[in-house]
This record gives sequence, structure tokens and C-alpha cells, in this order.
Amino acid sequence: MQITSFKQYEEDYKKSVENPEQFWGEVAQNFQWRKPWFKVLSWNFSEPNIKWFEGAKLNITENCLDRHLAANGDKPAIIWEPNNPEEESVTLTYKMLHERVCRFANILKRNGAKKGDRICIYMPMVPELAIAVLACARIGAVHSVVFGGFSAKSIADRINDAQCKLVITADGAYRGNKQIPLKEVIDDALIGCPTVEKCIVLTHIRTPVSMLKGRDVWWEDEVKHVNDICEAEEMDAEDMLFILYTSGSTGKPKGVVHTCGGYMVYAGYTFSNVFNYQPGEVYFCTADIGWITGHSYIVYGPLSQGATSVLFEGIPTYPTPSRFWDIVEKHKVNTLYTAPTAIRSLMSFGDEPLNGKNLSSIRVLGSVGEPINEEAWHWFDEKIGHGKAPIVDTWWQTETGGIMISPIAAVTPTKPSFATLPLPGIQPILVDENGKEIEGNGVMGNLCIKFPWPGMLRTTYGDHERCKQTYFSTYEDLYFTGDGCLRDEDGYYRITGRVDDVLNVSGHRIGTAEVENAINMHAGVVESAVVGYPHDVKGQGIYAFVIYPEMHGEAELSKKDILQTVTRVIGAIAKPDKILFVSGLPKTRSGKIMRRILRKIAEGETSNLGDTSTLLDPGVVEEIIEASKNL
Ligand code: 7RM
Repeated sequence: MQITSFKQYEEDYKKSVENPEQFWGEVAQNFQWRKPWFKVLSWNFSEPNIKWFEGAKLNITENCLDRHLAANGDKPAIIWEPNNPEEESVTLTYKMLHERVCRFANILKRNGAKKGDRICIYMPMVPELAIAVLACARIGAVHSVVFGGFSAKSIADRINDAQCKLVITADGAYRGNKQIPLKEVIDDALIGCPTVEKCIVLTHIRTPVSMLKGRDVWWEDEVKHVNDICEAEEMDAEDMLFILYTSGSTGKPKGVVHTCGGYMVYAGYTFSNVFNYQPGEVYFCTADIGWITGHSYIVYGPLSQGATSVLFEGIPTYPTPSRFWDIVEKHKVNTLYTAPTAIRSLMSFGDEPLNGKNLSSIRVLGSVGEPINEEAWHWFDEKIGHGKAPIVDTWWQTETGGIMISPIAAVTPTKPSFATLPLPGIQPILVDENGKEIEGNGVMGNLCIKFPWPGMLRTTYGDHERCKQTYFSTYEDLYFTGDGCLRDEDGYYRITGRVDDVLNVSGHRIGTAEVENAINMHAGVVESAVVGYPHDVKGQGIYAFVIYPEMHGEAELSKKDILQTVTRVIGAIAKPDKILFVSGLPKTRSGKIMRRILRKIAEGETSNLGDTSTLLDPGVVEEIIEASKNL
């Protein structure tokens, strides 16, 4: 299943388009199924209704664990690198991971979890997070991992939307020199979550926590009551595997649903090919398991291929900006998969942190989460890869389940800031505003996908209509990605960024509407408008225009109050970088905020604002421009 030459890529691609069912049927043979499928694919994009490997039975954890035991049981599955480099790292072999997953699966059962139940996981980046995820999959429960940076209110919204029965958390997390009281946040969240019956708490930082009788139990105590034998639940290929919430241009975050069979095949196939993973190599993805990159390329993809996956608890700059390079040297990392924002942040420290670091183990580099600028690409290539490691710039989304457009390491010729070519099975097309296909090369348009792939989302939890509206209704019979894209003279794809009201801040997806709603919850705020602006390290920064007529004290303090509100409502990741108090917002006569104008002002453009003739009150723009100059 591994592509080793460009010619083979071209052949596989052709086959995947001409005969997708045969192509994916063959790929799927590389996985372990309890029962085979009777139909590889049935689909329509109008409802949408997508089924891969219909009739097949499996459990993804048998593919990630059991099937490696005989030949590779003693091979490291997970290498955990703690936040504090003075602490010992932990290696879990496939045998050990299997045992711990089975134990924890029994703990889940003991606490009332069964197939189909939704379980919220809010944990630090420790091995137990991967164990919790896999234990859910083992018993057929649906995990919904919530990133540790979200607030109690965000967690409660997600728990309630998915009607979770259990929560798995830890007392707290380390993040650089900070400690985050996870259980306290969960306690606040659970005040408003009537469906939650049990909460399992791992001791990690040993900070004092409240433990509610009848609801809260310690992970360590529970372990004493179970053995390590847990047969995997037999799952239908189209049974739900997990829900992961992601932001869109409107409303609350949507629960993207992935299913067992197709997701497994797609995560495993793309992992093996894009990174050209070789047996025995050490692979390090710096993402958090709370995001899709961690699901697909720390846990499921690598483990399904018997790989060794490094799980890092800390941040790139703690205790020093050499931390990534220390980890690469210590664990002899062969593949490093990270985000442009991390690269840009580390670049800003110059070459000093690289001095004396042995990066010779590195064979493949990867980038994900946002467009990578040429400067960062070249720095990564030269300073980290020493010009010898191919960079795979991987474009994909929470909704796509796995990498869609990307070079194949050591196969596809790369080009700085280009995601290059679609992987086999992926049929991208560019369309104009009216949904008309833009053919040929040297063109730009909105990126859509015209044929299903096994890893695609099946629905948005509890609201299929929303899935249809968001992804399948903008353009008929196409999946719309929300991204703008260029296809150059060579047919290479370059993703230019979102064309909707979704921001990408340090690789985190944040809806402008979500931030506005949070700001508007602050007492006294009348209205707000949020746009993105170019930010050297974060990619995009958040710029908020706020109408707040009767401020509480000084403007600077009022800004801090607003940041506090946003932190409470969403989490610190959504805090605006800039807040500008204004007396009005530029609106059309029909009352729509003209974001185009605000975006220009946020970018520092104060003259060519384009057509403002439809504005209700052009004076307001002048005032905002003047005020923005003093920010
Ligand atoms: C994997 C992930 C998805 C959005 C997507 C894009 C942007 C991701 C790249 C990229 C340019 C890339 N999932 N994006 N990867 N843009 N080049 N290689 O990030 O759901 O959190 O975000 O991220 O805008 O639509 S996500």
C-alpha cells in the first residue's frame, strides 16, 4: 500500500479516480476486519448519505493494538515526553499499551459505559489520554475529546450537545511553567450537565480537587478493581467512532462525526504514505490530541501502522526554545510533524537554540494547520532538514478525517508553500462564486471535493441538516471546504486560507461569530464585529471592534474585562489581540456589517477601502480609521 515512486503515485491516482471502489477495497485489505464488506461505497452528496465498507465488522483497537502483538509486542507504541525535561520519559510497548487500554476499558464498563454512549475526555497530553481514547473505541463508546484550553462553558455546551454520560479528566495539566486546574474547570462545567453520571479523574499534578461522592472516582483506585482482559466490541464499519467539535462561520461549534471503518482506513493509509513511514522509525507529531491532527496522526494513524509515536506534554519554548530539538535528539526522531505557527515562533529565536543539537535522525518534515509562508518553509528546510528532508505541507480539515492534498515524502517534488497534489482518492475542483468549475491551470477559486473518500465526515452530531447546509449546499453535489485555493501552471495546489468567517489563529480554528457572541455577553457591550489580520507568529490575529458606550472605568481596564469574558465563555485561545472601541459599525442599509471594510482597517489599510457607497453612514468609517491609528 506504500507508494514509492512518482510513477506509482500517478498510476494509483488514476486508478482511484477510474475505479474508486476497487482502489479502496484493495487498500482496506491491509487492515484487519472481523467480517468483510458487501459494498465498498454507496453515496450521494445531496442528503448527504455516505457509506464505506458496508456490512463490514471491525474494532479499530484490534488494528491499533492486538494485530501488532505477535510480531511487534515489545516495540514502542508511545514514547511520552513530559513537560518537565528533568522528569523521566515513559515508553509504552504495544503489549503494555494493549494491557492498559483493556484495563481502562473495563473501568469504563464498571462505571456504566456501553457501546454507543458518548464520553467526554478533557485531559493533559499524557499517555492516559491515548489510553482513554482507545478504551472508548475498544468498548464501542463514542469519544468527544475537548482541548484542554477550552472553558467550562465550552465544555458544558459540548457535553450537552452530545449528551455525554461520562467524563474522563485529570486533576490538572502542566503547560510550560503554568499549571491548569482541569478538574476545577470540569466541576464548573458539570453544574450544567444533567446527562453526566460519572467522572473519572487521573492524578497527574496532584493538586487538591473536590471529589463528589457518587459521581467522581479516581483512575488509580478504579484500576485496582479490574483485570486486563477486555474483548473488543464488534463494530459496524459505519458505527460512530468519535465526535470532534469544530468552529464554523455561524453558530456554536459543530460536532463532526467520524465512523469506524472508513476513518481507520483513511488515517492509516495517509499516515503510511504521506510520511513514508518505515518500520522501526520514530515519529513525532507536536499537535494536541484535542484537535483532529492528534486523533489521526498521534493516535489512530500511527498505531494502526505499528509505528512509534511520540506524545509530548509541553510547549515548544519550555524550558527553552531548544525543546523540540532536544526531543528530536533524545528520541532520535525520524519524522517531525508540526505547525507553521510553531516554526515561526522558533525562528524568531534565531539559530542559537539549534547550536550543538544533533538533528541528523530527521528524514521527513511535515507542516499542518495553516498556510506555511515561504520564509518559514525555507527555514524549516535548511535549519531543521539540512536540505535533505522532504517537507510535506499537508492540507486537510477536521471534517476530512485525514490528509487530502499533500506531497508524498520522497515521492512528490515539493514547492515552497504548496500542498502540491491530491492524494489518491481525492478529487479536488475549484469553483467560482456561482459554483461553476474553473478548469485548467494557473487559476484560483473556492476549493471543493467532488467525490467521497473514506475519512470524510458523515454528519454533524444531532443535526444532519446543519451538515448538509454547511458543507453540501453551497455548491450542488460538491463538498465545500471553506478554503480558497490556487492551482498553478504545474497543477500544484496552494491553499490561500479561509473564504468564510473562520479565523485560523496559531492553527486553531475560531469562528468570528463565536468571538462576537462572547464579547457581546459582556455587560454593557452593545455590539461587536470581529475580523482577522495578518500576525507574524500566529498567522492570524483577532481584531475586535466593540461598541461599549458606558465603559466601566478606564478603557484599558475595560478591554481586560472583555478578555476575561471571552476567556470564560470560550477559552483563552479566543482572546482578541486587539480591541478597538467604536461608536458605530459600518453597515449596509439592510443592516449587514461590512466586514470587508473592517478587515482592511485591521490590516492597516486606511485609504483604498473599495466601494463604500452602500454604507448607511459613511462617517462611521472615517471615525474608525482615525481611532485605529492610535491602537
Ligand atoms: C488539520 C486541521 C482546517 C483549516 C483548513 C485550512 C487550514 C490546514 C493547511 C491549511 C493551508 C495547510 N484541521 N489548513 N492545513 N491551510 N495549508 N497545509 O488543521 O479543522 O483544525 O482546520 O485549516 O484553512 O480549512 S482544522
